[in-house]
Amino acid sequence: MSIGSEFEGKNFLVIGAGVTGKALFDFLVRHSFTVELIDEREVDAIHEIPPGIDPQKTIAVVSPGWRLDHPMIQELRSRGIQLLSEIDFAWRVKTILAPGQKWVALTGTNGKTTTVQMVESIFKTSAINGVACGNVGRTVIESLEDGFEVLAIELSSFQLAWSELPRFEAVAILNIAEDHIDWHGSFDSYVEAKMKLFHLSKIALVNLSDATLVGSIEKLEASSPHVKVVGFHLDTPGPGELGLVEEILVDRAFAADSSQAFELALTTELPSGASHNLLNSLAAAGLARALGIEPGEIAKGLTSFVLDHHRMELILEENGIKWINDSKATNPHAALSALFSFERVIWIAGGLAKGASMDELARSTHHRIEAAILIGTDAPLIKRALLGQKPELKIVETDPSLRGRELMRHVVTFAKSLASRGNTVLLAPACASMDQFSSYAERGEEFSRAVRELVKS
Ligand code: UMA
Repeated sequence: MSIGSEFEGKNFLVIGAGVTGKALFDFLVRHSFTVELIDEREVDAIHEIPPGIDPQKTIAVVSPGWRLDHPMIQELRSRGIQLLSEIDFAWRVKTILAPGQKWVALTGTNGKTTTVQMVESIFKTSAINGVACGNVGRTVIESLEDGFEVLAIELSSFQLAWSELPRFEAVAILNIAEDHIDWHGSFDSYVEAKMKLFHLSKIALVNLSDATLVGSIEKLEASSPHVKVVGFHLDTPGPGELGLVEEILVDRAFAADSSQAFELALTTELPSGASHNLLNSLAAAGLARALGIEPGEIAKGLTSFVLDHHRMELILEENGIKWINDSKATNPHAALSALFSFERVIWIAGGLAKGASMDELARSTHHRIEAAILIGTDAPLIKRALLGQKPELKIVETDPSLRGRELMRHVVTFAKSLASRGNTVLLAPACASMDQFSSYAERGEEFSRAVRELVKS
């Protein structure tokens, strides 16, 4: 089918030539539109907005990493060019190409990718033709033409800040804590971006054990009476909630009769019994229940789910010392969950803090930390926070000019010299990786490689 009727006579500027931009470019070229790819850095793209374009005939589709106040975005606005996010553009295209397709979505500071992958695992076991897409890596635009009945979309705060059009069958908000403050400018505007998701749905699953999130939702509920709020938490669920009864995940929200309860899965059969993953499982189950998937199918999807690498991954246990790769912990909230899982930790942390404070993290975890090995640009920030709580703490600072493999070999050598029986050496950096690695995945891979090469006897 053609999308010509919706976008007849339009030419496109695709802003950003990364994962999103390339998928948009391919899609638009396939649909016979004239497209210019714009990027500040990529050699295959042009570096500025071409002069003389007709604002009436031009739509700019923007990749999520571009700040709303980026000079090029401001120029597009001042020239009167319509701006759309990839998500909003995909929604408009969906209404033509796949009008019957259902969208569900989730956001949160941590656990988004794991949860959306859990939803996809449930799709597989329930024989629903659905896929996980969005911030997880597969773009929404490229998921549109593959005949999926349902898209489960992971949305970052960047994508939400840019978007307003989609209407979801159900959404889940997992948690909220400081992250990406450098991009949003303040914690308040980060929260505001995340909370946009609440209004875009009929049903909103909300983690009631997150006080910041609950506070934000209470403010929104009055202005959005059309949204049915379904709470989830790790206690016995009341009517209209999902929760935990001893070792059973239970749904009391999606039955016709509020006195009914459905058993969703046994915690002992899940791939991870850590509390954040139980909450993620409840959110995934709630989205699946909102789509009408039966509890038995959800149990199969959750129990057969396999956690991705770099998430609390045990690399090695040797001489009573555990070596854990949680490189995905790119903000203090994620590192907090990791540190809370162990008692005597040699903590490897640092990188780019993205404007987040480390004080609360240090305050609530310092008694679990026996030594810290700090890396990257914001190592001094973490050092200050830790020493503020525990002045006698052993801290090793690494050379900030080191990169990649060489850095991780240094880190693991230090950790080996510090660790003794009963310790956990935990890579949970609380920071992004891009100052010393290409991604959190590369950081985790180099850590794991160094552990296997240098620790294993
Ligand atoms: N660029 C500029 N100027 C800018 C910003 C970006 O020129 O000011 C260019 C870059 O040179 C690059 C391109 O734009 O070529 C990158 O665009 P982008 O930053 O929007 O990233 P994409 O490659 O399109 O990937 C994005 C998400 N990245 C970000 O939001 C930063 C990916 O999430 C997502 O998987 C992908 O779209 C598909 O939806 C990654 C991520 O780190 C995993 N997300 C953050 C997170 O999870 O915390 C939000």
